Amino acid sequence: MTVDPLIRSLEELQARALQELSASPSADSVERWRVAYLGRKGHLTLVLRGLGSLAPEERRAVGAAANRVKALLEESLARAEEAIKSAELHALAEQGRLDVTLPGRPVPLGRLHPTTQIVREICAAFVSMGFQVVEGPEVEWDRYNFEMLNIPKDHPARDMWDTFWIDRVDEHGERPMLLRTHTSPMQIRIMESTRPPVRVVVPGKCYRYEATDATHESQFYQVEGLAVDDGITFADMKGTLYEFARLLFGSERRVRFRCDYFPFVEPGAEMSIDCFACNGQGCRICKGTGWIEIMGAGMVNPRVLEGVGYDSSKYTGFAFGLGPERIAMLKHGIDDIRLFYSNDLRFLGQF
Ligand code: FA5
Repeated sequence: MTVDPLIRSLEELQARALQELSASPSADSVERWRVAYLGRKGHLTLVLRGLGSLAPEERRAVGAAANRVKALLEESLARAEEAIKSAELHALAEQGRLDVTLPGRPVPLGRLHPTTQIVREICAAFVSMGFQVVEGPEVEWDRYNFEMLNIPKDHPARDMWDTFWIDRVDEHGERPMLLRTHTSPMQIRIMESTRPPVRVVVPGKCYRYEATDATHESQFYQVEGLAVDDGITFADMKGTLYEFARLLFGSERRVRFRCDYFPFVEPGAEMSIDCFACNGQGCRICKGTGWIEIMGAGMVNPRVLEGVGYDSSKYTGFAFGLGPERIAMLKHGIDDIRLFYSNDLRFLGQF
């Protein structure tokens, strides 16, 4: 058999393919062309597969011609693809969609929660006065949360802290564990593990089994403070807390101490600042009094010092506990504490 007709039909195939390729205007039509000619079942591939049935010398001649056609088609395909790509880029540039001078799209940035911000600010104020920051457990023993703070079982002062108890009963039928109702148990933990001088602040979450309202949450933060040393007086406490109020609220704020009762301090006090909204004249925020209470404080009760093995004839100290959310509310004029933990980004994004 002569190979001429086969070679001729290959030449025809090549001419047809090149002509169709030059008439393919888009990436899609070029891809269809590739499948039709060079794909697994394409025209040229079928010719190459058919070579097996030829005699060896015919196979060599037709094979060489078919490979030349294949190389030419592949090269033409690459050129056509390149031309289409650069035409597309050119068209995009024409439309101005690739204006590299446009500013980038803004990336939404996360930020610190307002509670985290105020807790850090409060701690930084005390750190600047030489206090150390310490943290402790949220699941606590009755012993630390109450008993060693001079609040024995059945003491009426327990009613000051509505408690979430952990559902575990000991051999006396008592529930010894709870979610801490305040950060004061850390006073005991710290004094048990260190000797004076002690100067610490303890930020952390607390839990109370109470109905929520505009100023009460069942989960909230406190920052506890404790300073114990030889010869610490009530005047040291006032000086430290005045300085704290000055750092946080500015030097124009006035501060007031009044008697208050907490079993673990003696004497106990509440500290208030004059209302920033009405400058002490009396308004809705300060409930007409001109003053806003910001913390409980007092001199550490000698019974508490003795309970942790400190000599109360040598050492004295002061402690305080404040609510950071309430302080953030004062600073930013927020009228409902529940906004802090309802995860509304419109609220959180403002800080
Ligand atoms: C105490 O918890 C004492 N442990 C504070 C203390 C420490 C006194 C050391 C003396 C010495 P009180 O229950 O008043 O006290 O809470 C202190 C602060 O925690 C309050 O002033 C308030 O800012 C905040 N707080 C209390 N309960 C809630 C609540 N349900 N939601 C939000 N904040 C609260």
